[in-house]
Amino acid sequence: MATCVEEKKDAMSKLSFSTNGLKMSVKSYICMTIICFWSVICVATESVPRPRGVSLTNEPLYRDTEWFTCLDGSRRIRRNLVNDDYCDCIDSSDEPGTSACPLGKFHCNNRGFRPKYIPTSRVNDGICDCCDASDEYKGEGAIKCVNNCRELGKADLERRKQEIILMNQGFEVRQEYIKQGAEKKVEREESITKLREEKELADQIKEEKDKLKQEAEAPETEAKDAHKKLWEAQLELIKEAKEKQKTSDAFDELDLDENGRVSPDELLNHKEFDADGDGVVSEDEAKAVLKGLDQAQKSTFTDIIWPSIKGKFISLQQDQSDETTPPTTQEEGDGGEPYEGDMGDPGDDYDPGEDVDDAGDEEDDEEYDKDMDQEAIMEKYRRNQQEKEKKEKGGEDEEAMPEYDEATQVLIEAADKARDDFKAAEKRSNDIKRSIEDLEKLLRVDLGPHQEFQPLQNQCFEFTDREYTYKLCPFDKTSQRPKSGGSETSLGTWGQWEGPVENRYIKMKYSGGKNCWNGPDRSTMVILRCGTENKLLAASEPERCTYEFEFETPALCTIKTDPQTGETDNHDEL
Ligand code: MAN
Repeated sequence: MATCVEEKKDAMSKLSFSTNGLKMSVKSYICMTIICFWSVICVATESVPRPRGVSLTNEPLYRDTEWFTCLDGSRRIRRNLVNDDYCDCIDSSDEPGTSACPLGKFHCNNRGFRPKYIPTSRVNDGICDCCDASDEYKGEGAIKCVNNCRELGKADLERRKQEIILMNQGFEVRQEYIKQGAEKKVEREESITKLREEKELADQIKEEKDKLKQEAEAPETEAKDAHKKLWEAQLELIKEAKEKQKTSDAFDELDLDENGRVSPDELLNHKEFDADGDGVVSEDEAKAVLKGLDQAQKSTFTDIIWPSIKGKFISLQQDQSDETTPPTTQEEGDGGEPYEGDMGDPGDDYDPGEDVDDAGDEEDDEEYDKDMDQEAIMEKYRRNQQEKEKKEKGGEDEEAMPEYDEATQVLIEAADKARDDFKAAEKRSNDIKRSIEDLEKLLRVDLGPHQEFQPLQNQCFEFTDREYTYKLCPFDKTSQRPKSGGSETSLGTWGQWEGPVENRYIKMKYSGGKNCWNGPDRSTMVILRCGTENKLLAASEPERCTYEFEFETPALCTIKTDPQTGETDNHDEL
């Protein structure tokens, strides 16, 4: 063995010497042939044949003629115990070609196709697993397996070629996407620059318009304030006059005998003066109202009495008129009697508490001209109703501020225009600001190292299964809509790329979708792969409310392969 190696070494040194000038001499060719021959002899004489079920890679581990060490190193056994149909190693490595061990792996060489491992339990089980038929023993009664690796290899090669063609097509589209993406990026950046300039100008205009607005508003405010002040002064006067009228009306109402003085006995019908609440207004209570005076003249009543009773005083006329029903005409009325509500001259027998329907029964009524009386009552009733309505509407018309004078109107119109101009300028500035922000947001999205995913932005793709139509709008959102109708459910909004560090762009994550009842917010993982077109291929829900989409796109076709040589190129044309 040592001689053999030495000779080999010698020959090798000669070979390297003779091939120095790149061209191999005849001598060195002969040398090489000899070395190869020697090598074959050396190997043939030093080791046993590769055991059944062992791969070429693992062959050296079974080369020793005397001993075999289990591959997990746990035990050393005699070499002849390998493939003896008895399991010696815990890791099953001593029986790669029989089904004796539970965890053994049989290597199908599958020459012409793809080598593979199968569990040793499938060895000689009557089913052909390896395309080279090596897993089934030959011999009488054994199943006849046909070696079809060549055919499979050919078909596989054809399929691979087709795949390469498609991937190459995708690669070309990707180059186009890269171009588009780069152009779009530049376009967006340029738009932002332009918009920033426009915004500067818009802001200047806005500032000017703001100044003009303030200039127009100052005289407007001044004129409006003056108008308001004037009106408030007038209102004050109206209020005073009304108050005066009210005092005077109250005095007139209380002065039953119209002698120009109010005396305690004239207050007895006013229940609001029943201080002790016993149901009657006593002389003393009435006197107390008049501050101990026997009678009060109008001026005394106005200055001294009224301020202390005006909060309590209830006009009997008002009180009754509020409760009256519309007067009926003579024909319609009960028994043809005219309506005689509170507004008729009460005369000596006037009883404010008396029911209005009964008023017509009074004898004295015969003295009135019935037609005239009816007219007066109707008029008074109408006025009372109008007043009531006004009050209900929240204020009397006379208290509404009058329109502005012409000069003020002109100022208001000018200020309105200045305000409109400012608003328009402000809107323009805000619109530009929003456009800039939108573009900046788009630019912040990671569209791939070469912007190759850009063409997917602003597009949506759908996939329909038995129950739902799923939608993917890359870099925006994912959703789900029942086929039977109903609204769209958000399955998440764009989050980030989530592939492994070395391959980030193969997974997209969309999160924060509609909350799942008693569960998480819905989210979607999109798994991408190279394809000739953008297509949502599948959608599933591996866990409740957690969705998985499969999407193919040329943007991920990063490798160009020469169909003849198989040489690959993954250089993007930038
Ligand atoms: C809807 C759909 C389903 C989801 C359930 C959870 O029916 O969004 O995908 O599993 O809600 O309740």
